[in-house]
Amino acid sequence: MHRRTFLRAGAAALGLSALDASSAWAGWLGAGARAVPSPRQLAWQRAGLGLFVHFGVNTFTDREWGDGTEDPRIFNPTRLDARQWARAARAGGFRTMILTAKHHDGFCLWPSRYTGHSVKNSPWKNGQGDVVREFTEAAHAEGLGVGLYLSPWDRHEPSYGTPAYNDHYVAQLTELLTGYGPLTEIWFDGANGEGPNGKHQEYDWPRFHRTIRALQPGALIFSDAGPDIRWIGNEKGIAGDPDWCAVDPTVVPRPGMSGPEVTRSLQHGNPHGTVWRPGEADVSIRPGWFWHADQDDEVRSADDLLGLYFSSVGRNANLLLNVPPTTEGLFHPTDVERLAEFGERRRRLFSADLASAARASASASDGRARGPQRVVDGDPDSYWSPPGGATTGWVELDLGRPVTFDVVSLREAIAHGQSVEGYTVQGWTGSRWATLSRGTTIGNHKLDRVPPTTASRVRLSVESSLGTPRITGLALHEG
Ligand code: FUL
Repeated sequence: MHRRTFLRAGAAALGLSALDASSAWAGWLGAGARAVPSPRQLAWQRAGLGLFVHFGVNTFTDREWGDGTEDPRIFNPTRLDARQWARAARAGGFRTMILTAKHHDGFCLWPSRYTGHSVKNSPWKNGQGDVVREFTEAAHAEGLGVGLYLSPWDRHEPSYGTPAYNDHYVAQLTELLTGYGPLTEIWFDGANGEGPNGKHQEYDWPRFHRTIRALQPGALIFSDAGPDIRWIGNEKGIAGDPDWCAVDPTVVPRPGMSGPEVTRSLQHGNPHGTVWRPGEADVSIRPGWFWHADQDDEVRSADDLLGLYFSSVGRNANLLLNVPPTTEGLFHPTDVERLAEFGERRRRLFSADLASAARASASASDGRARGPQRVVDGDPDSYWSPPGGATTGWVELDLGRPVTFDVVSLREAIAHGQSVEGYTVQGWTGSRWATLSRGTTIGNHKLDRVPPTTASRVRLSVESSLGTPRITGLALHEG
């Protein structure tokens, strides 16, 4: 349905030329040093889950991509309630919501001063409404972070394809950055087609980024190429394996590059990358990004959503799950139910850590402060490390009794970077060590489904690591 991969190549090219011009973002580490997250990236990675909300004229035209010629009078949600969206997000355990303030059709969900193609010319609330305001207030009221998507590609705006469009875009961005309180993420879509005049736009990315840094220094910037968060390379919610948080800024993506090498870089990152750009996996709960009545019975099941969680969050990426409001301006009851079930499934699965009372030992440790007990103390900042900068070693949990589990959860203390590139998990089943899983990278979070196993001891062996491994979490779950 999406021409995104093709279109992204062009946008990506523009994205990177901007980054090249911005050394502040392109390489804030000294030569030879390993990439580490900024505090805001770290907080974002620990949050893990975001909810995407695609809403706009497409909701009313039953389309995925509007062409900018829509009559604003078609936008008329009958019962819009952003609190309902935010409550559903919270019930699902989401930490942030991101709204399409403007999609490719150029229709603005807030009364922008810079275009007539907006809610102000719709019958909704007699043109006095502001969806972005209702959305941000609802999210804040439910304790959620707020992100906004402002499509660079605008199929309505006449100045598109000329330098004047960059002024227009910055003016709209500024309205969003200054009018709605603190924002946590700005989402730049990679799709870049033609404007109403048949022209392509040269986006002024450094200026867009500077505007965000100046007006919302706490907000993270997502785009294909970063500078804070990279796209994971597909819209299926599947991160690569391995998945490194670091990337090589000369490869992800380079001007003019597209195809398998770019996709590989986005999916897997780069173990020797010099900049930290963790991946975000965006995917919709339905076949489309926008609501279509004929997809009401194609909403992903809780099982399916849990699978997405394992293939994204469980592979060191964040998950951005889209849930589109209907023409009423509400999440459909089926979607609400699935979000709640998804939250409940995760709570059931992860609330009990069957290893939390274990006694830990290790091949060797880098002093008491880096002792093996750190992997079960629940503190994401404490960790076990082998001594003397060693790159291999093992840590073992004595569970005190046979315990049955089928999920192993591993975490590295990524504040110091990401190191592990090969590991094995084994369980002592009473007579032998059975290999339960083998993996490549761990990073912020790695979740391995293993065959249902009853074991009294569990061992994580780090077999290969770029630097000394720092393991902060080894947990066991059943579900
Ligand atoms: C794509 C867009 O073209 C889709 O409509 C959607 O917004 C998705 C998240 O990104 O590039």
